[in-house]
Amino acid sequence: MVHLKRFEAPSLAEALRSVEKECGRDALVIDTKSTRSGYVVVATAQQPQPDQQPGPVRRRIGQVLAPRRWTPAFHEIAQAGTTFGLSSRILRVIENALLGTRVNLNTPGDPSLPTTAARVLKALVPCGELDQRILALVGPTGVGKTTSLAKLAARAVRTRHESVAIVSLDTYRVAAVEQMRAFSEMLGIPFTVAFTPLDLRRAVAEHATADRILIDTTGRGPFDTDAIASLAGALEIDGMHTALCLQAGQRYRDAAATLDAFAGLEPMGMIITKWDETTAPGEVLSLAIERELPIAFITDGQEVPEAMIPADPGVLAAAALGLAEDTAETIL
Ligand SMILES: Nc1nc2c(ncn2[C@@H]2O[C@H](COP(=O)(O)OP(=O)(O)OP(=O)(O)O)[C@@H](O)[C@H]2O)c(=O)[nH]1
Ligand SMILES: [Mg+2]
Repeated sequence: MVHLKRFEAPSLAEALRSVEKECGRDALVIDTKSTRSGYVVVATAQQPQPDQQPGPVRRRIGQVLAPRRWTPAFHEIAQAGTTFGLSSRILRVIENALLGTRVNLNTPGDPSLPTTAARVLKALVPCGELDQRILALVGPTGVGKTTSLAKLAARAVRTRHESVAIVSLDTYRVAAVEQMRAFSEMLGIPFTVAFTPLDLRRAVAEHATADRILIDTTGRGPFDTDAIASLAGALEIDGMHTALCLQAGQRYRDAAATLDAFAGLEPMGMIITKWDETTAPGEVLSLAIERELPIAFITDGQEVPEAMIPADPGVLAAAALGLAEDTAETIL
């Protein structure tokens, strides 16, 4: 017997969290539907235990669980989304949402389908600003935390005319500290290196009148649990917020492991970095959607401060479904 289970929750992320809890990480999602009160997800644990499921039954399971095909008209959109890296769970949600619209899903050619699909996706993409006064950028090694921090600082100083202070907790890389010091001098803003959590506390207190305090941290891989825990301890300061930097080209599973590893730091948003270095940023985008973690910025190059743009759900949705960039404006 295949045990299909139905999970209902106000948001897709919550429903998928319940799926993962009950059916495991490799759960197979059979169907997703948006309802008036939220989402319904039908799922099952992916691999039946060999000792519980004799051969013939397992073969039947294969038949039962063969993924439902995309409706003919949705096929092209689904292909574009898949190439971009969007998860089939998200694509299924979009397709199901379209069933409740006037779009014709049975015969290809309805000109309103792509924009309607993008409108549905747009509503799912969580975006939000990073407007917190004290903000630390955290994440794995080499993803672009220091560069993104410099971009945020330049933006705050030059565009918003704010008083900004930078504190670096990253004493691991001397060259990076010197680079940040030179950059701060160029912007005419104070720069402090914090060697201990107490130094960080002092630096934050010292800049009590600054409009913004930006904190750079040492990169930590998702399995460096002790280091992440001690980073969390160091950042336990009143008013402290964190944002997670994730590389756009990261695979879904690895990005999910990173998110899990940094969950203790309660990131209030994310910066997706190195968008220019991948053709499939949709895996990280799917994760942001499923976990409802707001995306604040996308960075798409090394240039400071130019290569960083505020995340726009319409633009992201259009890109994810292979629509021309200028269609983003019509997906209102
Ligand atoms: N192509 C591209 N390169 C980037 C982007 N952001 C950062 N980089 C480059 O990536 C490299 C690493 O960037 P850092 O900002 O030092 O990364 P980090 O996360 O601070 O690294 P650690 O502190 O060592 O963990 C540098 O060469 C940056 O110029 C981006 O959006 N696109
Ligand atoms: Mg760094």
